[in-house]
Order: sequence, then C-alpha cells, then structure tokens
Amino acid sequence: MDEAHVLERLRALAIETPSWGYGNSGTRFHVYPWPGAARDVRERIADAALVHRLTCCCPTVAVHIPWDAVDDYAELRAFAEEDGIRIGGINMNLFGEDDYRLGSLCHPDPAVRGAAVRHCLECVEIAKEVDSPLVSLWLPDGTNYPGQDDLGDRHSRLVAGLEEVYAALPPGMRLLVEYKFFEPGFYSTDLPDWGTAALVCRRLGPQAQVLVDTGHHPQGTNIEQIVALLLAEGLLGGFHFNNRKYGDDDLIVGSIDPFELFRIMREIALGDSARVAFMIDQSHNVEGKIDAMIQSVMNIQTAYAKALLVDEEGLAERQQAGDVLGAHRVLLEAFETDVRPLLGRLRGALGVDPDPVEAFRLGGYAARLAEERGTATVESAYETT
Ligand code: RM4
Ligand code: MN
Ligand code: MN
Repeated sequence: MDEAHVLERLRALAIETPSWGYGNSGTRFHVYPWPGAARDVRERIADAALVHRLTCCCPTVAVHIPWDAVDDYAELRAFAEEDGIRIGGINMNLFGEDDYRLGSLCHPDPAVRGAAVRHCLECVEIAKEVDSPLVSLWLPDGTNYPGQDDLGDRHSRLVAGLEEVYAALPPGMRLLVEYKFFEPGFYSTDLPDWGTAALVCRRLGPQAQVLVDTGHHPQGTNIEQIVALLLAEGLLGGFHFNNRKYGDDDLIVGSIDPFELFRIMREIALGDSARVAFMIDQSHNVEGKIDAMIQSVMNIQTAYAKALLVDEEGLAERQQAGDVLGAHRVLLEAFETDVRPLLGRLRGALGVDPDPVEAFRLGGYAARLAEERGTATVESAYETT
C-alpha cells in the first residue's frame, strides 16, 4: 500500500478510551492514589477529551454504569460535546450488587435475573439518550465449585435474559458481548470464550456481536486467529485493547507483546473492519493515567501502521509457492519497519505533536491536574477491588 493510502487508513482509525481508566484503580491488595487522577464522571470525560486533543484519534469515551451514572444524561452528553468528544459505549455492570453473589443473568433466582435484565435495559435507554450506538456487556457470572449450579440451565437463563435485552435495542444499536475465561468465578464461567459468545450472538441476531478483550484469554491463545474468524463470520463487534502477562492484567496496550498486537492489527487491516469498535480497557495501578492511555493509543497506531505496510502481494506469492520462511519474513519486514516518521507526518497533518506522550509530559498538564484535584481519597467500589 502506498503512503497516501496508509495515511488515509490511519486517519480513519478512531480509538475509544474508557472513563474507568482515568480514575484511581489498583489491585485487590491496594490502591495507590495518583495525584490529579479524575474523581468523578466529568473529570473522567475531561481527561478523555484531553487525550483526544493530544492525539486527534480518540473522539469517544466509554462509560460504565453505575460508576458513571448521572441524573441527566442529555446534560452529560452536552458536557462531553462541549469538550470535543462524544459518549461511546455504555458498559453494563452486573457485578457490583450484593444480590449478584451467585450470578446476575444466570442467577438461579428469577428475581435477581429480572433485576439484572432491568439494569441492561436501563443501559440501552442511556445509550439512546446520549446517542451512542453501542451497549457493551461483560458477564461476570460463573460458579466456583462443581455441583454449585446446573451449567446447562445457566446457559438457558443467560440466553433468555439476553433475548429480552436484544428485543429492546433500537435499529442501529449493537449489543457487544464480551467473554473471559475465568474470574470472578474459578470453576466455570458462563461466557468463557469467543465461541460461546459467538453462539449467543448468533442466537440473538445481527445486532449482537462479540467483543474481544485482548486480556481475557488463557496463555498462548492465538488471538489474531479469533479475530480473523469473527471478522469472516461478520461477528466481530469490537475490542477492549490492553495487554496481559499472567491474568486479566489490564496493562498498557502492546507493552508486553507488541508483535501480538501487530498480528491482531494485521487481521484488522485485511478484513472489513468498518464497523469494528476499537476500545481500550485498561487500568493503571502504579503509573499515571493519561500518559499511559496516550501510550496505548500510540502503540495501537504503530501496530496498525506496520500492519498496513505488509507487502500483501509478495506474501500471497510466497504462500502459494509454499515458501514458509519467505512468507514469515514478509511479515517481519513490516513489523521491523520504523513507522515513527510516518506517524509523525500523520500527526503533523492532524495538527498534533509527533509524540503526544511527550506533549503531555512536557505540557504541564499533570502538575495542573494535581494542583486542581489534589490526591483523591479512594472511595468508589471499583477503586478498592
Ligand atoms: C472485566 C472486563 C470488563 C470491564 C470490567 C471492569 O474484566 O474487562 O470489560 O468492564 O472488567
Ligand atoms: Mn474488558
Ligand atoms: Mn478485563
């Protein structure tokens, strides 16, 4: 692909950042408050808007309900738009209530399942109010011990609950279904993998698609193959980008395995990804929030730029000829290309600094935010888990 086309594709890449990545977060052992970290939904949106100003690549912010709940969503939408961004995916929370001890949509008690469905329906209403085309569901349901519940029944309850939610989607709105192989359940998880999520989405209909959180697979999983297959089946709804080493680590995207990120972005570059939502889902435990988010955005752009540079013709020839190493070297050639000058030109044309992380770090933003906001006391539930 020539440079003009690569730049055009890069310009079209919009990455959504998560409101929950801007507040204090930690591990189950401790939360270390970060000076100037966002303390409420408006500050979280303001930080996402700053990331967009510095990158010109992050025009929407995902919210999590009820963490970001407000009385007036029209007002929240206007607040975001005045700051230059829009509210994107509405993430449902089915793990934050005492009643969910044995699950939410899969709970044995129909009353609890009903409450979980009502929460999802409320999120659909919020999406309508803020004019977002996406609601996003990560289901924490699962069991801890063999015999705790009937696995088949749990699946039936899940499908029945999601059918109610699906029926409430207005035309054009999509339900993204996220999977994760373990946690908080340690014996079984009701949506453990992409295949289960895909089956559920197929049952629901075309407005339901799978969300791939890159941190939600067992060690060694070939994520790019999952991406390729979901794209081919029209079932890839979006990503939660982050990186992992051991568990659901939520580390900076591409920080542990940039080659994996490149391989994922190559499948994106090849397929029809026009409707794929590129979202980041990460939380920062020991580093700053905003510059780490920008680093993730830059790493995605870097991987995508390299993916777009793959000599596809040369690769196809070598694949046809059975030249295994030759084909592999075509990928390496692209991966090893220094795309910083290219991305510098992209950012120059967009009117932002060639290195937005440095622009943040040298721009006095962190000091100003620390001065304005101080070092918050950790209050909300997700900050203490
Ligand atoms: C889950 C999953 C969800 C996120 C929650 C907080 O592990 O990644 O997307 O909303 O964590
Ligand atoms: Mn996620
Ligand atoms: Mn996760």
